[in-house]
Amino acid sequence: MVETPQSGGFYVCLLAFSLVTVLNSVEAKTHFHKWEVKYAYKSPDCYKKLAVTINGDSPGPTIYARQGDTIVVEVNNTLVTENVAIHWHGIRQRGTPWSDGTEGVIQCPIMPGADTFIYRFIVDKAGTYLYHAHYGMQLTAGLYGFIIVSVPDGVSQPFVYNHDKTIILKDWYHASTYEQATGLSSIPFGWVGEPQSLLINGRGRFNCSLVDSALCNATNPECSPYSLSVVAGLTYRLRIGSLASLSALSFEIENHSMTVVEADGNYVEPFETKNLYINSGETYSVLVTANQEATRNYWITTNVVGRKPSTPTGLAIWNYSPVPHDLTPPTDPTTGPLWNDTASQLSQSRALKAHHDYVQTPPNSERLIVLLNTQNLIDGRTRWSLNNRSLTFPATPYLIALKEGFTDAFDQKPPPDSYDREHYDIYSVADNVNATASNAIYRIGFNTTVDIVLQNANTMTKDTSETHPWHMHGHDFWVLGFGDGKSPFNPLNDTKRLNVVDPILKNTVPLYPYGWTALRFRADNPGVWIFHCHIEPHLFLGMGIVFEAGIEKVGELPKSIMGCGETKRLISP
Ligand SMILES: *[C@@H]1O[C@H](CO)[C@@H](O)[C@H](O)[C@H]1NC(C)=O
Ligand SMILES: *[C@@H]1O[C@H](CO)[C@@H](O)[C@H](O)[C@H]1NC(C)=O
Ligand SMILES: *[C@@H]1O[C@H](CO)[C@@H](O)[C@H](O)[C@H]1NC(C)=O
Ligand SMILES: *[C@@H]1O[C@H](CO)[C@@H](O)[C@H](O)[C@H]1NC(C)=O
Ligand SMILES: *[C@@H]1O[C@H](CO)[C@@H](O)[C@H](O)[C@H]1NC(C)=O
Ligand SMILES: *[C@@H]1O[C@H](CO)[C@@H](O)[C@H](O)[C@H]1NC(C)=O
Ligand SMILES: *[C@@H]1O[C@H](CO)[C@@H](O)[C@H](O)[C@H]1NC(C)=O
Ligand SMILES: *[C@@H]1O[C@H](CO)[C@@H](O)[C@H](O)[C@H]1NC(C)=O
Ligand SMILES: *[C@@H]1O[C@H](CO)[C@@H](O)[C@H](O)[C@H]1NC(C)=O
Ligand SMILES: [Cu+2]
Repeated sequence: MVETPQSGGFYVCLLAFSLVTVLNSVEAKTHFHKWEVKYAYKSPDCYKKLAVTINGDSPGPTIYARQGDTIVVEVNNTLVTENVAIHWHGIRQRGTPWSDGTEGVIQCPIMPGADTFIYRFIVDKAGTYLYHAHYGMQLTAGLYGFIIVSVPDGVSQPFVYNHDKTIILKDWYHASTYEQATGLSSIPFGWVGEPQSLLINGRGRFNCSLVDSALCNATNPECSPYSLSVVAGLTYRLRIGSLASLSALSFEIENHSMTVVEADGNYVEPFETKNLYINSGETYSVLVTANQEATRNYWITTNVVGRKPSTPTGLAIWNYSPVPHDLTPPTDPTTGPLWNDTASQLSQSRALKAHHDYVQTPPNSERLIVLLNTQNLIDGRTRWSLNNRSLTFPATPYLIALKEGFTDAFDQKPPPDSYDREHYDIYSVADNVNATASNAIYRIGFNTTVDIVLQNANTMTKDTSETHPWHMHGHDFWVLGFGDGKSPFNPLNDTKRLNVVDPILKNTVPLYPYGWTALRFRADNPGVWIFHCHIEPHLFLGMGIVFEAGIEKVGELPKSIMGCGETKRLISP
């Protein structure tokens, strides 16, 4: 277990509370959920659109559980025309790699026409997590939600609050994901563009005067702003998660400062901020005390950062009861920080440190993988590549191919651990003509400690480098440091400057324009895992790697993950 301090704390508490524990006989529970994934017309920003929903809802229901509990979700795909797979974001799936929900990596998709698949996994660590579709561009279509895992009875958290609330952020497009996916795969390239709206808890507001369409109805109650009612003097834990398709966001509450205490399910050495920067795939808990003049309401706002915004501010209301919950605040909503103030985003990333009671990092690593992030043309199509390899999924999911020894299922030659640093200028327009589409994967010795350095570069557009939030499946990683974009990562001098004292554990971390991000993880979870940019169109265009560790330790695979590619012969009679 990587969280020795936490489990240490757990055992200390178990001893201290052993009597109570015996008396209460606290036992792990199993939570059953039956989900029908189906199309439904939704108007989250007043504009009516076909969305992919869970039981008719987008965002879907929040899953609540206690550490150690088992979650069982029976997914019934009634979409009629498309496959589904659902990923449990931040849940490490120790012992159940086949429940990770990544189509192409660990499972065959759940087929349309009421094909049913059962995900079963243990939530082994308290914290704030997410779930979302991991097939095609279905996250963009609206299949997303929260998983909230509370601490075991008798275990305390390193902060106190009165109430616990959830806030999920999303950018929202009016074009269908099919149009978007088609544009992304076409010559000439059709980029998805900036989103039309930003949603807070599934609600936003598009200006209906801009479209001459009966589809947009400004008085539809579905798009009235979310209102969070508070009582003056109390402290609220807001669990904030982003499952934006594209946008990096800033989040703030007018006149109320926030204290960051948790990130991606790990405790943070608390720090205060006016606005929280949050990337797709990240979660944070912040404490907010309702300590302002309580006779009015205040704006809760979210804005695009990192890309030149053309999306209006997303709005919600911080409501002091008994002020009416929908009473518009008397002020103009904030427009957020300057979108291109990368220094301020970087400084917040660097401020995130492990809480002092939960510090533990392997002092050394055994392998370094440097991944150059580039935008390329491959056969005339725009793609994203890592060390010249743009990820494509094989017809047979890797987990099954590796476990069953189907060596012809994908390219067996591993991709390179680095790029040609001597000759690649990260500040020049990418003209990397030798990038190729590839389904090759990294093989990592079981329990090896690995450092990964993500190196950003210029895109195919002059003076442009984008922010990419990188997310790892199956593991948390320690965030060892960030480059400021002034020079590429240099193993000779930059390795010495990494933080191995109190780095934060996370599962998603941003890579800033022209910068580098260094992280460390222990490959101690047997299975096959994807590590990818959480911008959905970027992953769609190949921005990810897949790695295997300890495949020989993976138990017998359930037949229910099979049925596609070469796996057909494993299940046919
Ligand atoms: C899946 O949903 C369809 C449509 O509601 C229903 O007919 C079918 O019985 C469901 N399947 C399961 C296994 O619940
Ligand atoms: C909505 O768009 C119309 C037409 O461009 C404009 O006049 C109006 O100010 C906009 N309203 C808001 C709230 O932005
Ligand atoms: C807009 O929505 C409101 C509230 O649901 C409804 O009363 C009204 O008829 C709708 N307008 C149009 C043009 O559909
Ligand atoms: C509250 O925020 C507004 C901006 O939204 C600012 O103008 C004002 O000075 C703030 N008031 C206090 C008391 O901080
Ligand atoms: C940020 O963008 C604005 C335009 O949106 C521009 O005027 C400004 O110079 C930019 N600042 C930096 C630091 O690039
Ligand atoms: C990627 O391709 C470029 C030229 O297109 C070459 O200079 C570089 O060495 C290649 N890198 C790798 C890791 O293959
Ligand atoms: C691309 O690869 C080919 C074959 O290996 C090589 O001859 C050529 O020089 C490479 N181009 C660049 C720009 O590196
Ligand atoms: C992995 O390595 C660490 C550090 O050497 C060790 O403490 C741990 O027991 C190992 N775990 C497994 C499952 O081998
Ligand atoms: C590290 O070395 C490289 C190449 O020698 C140099 O360009 C860079 O400025 C150095 N960085 C630091 C922080 O010394
Ligand atoms: Cu990206």
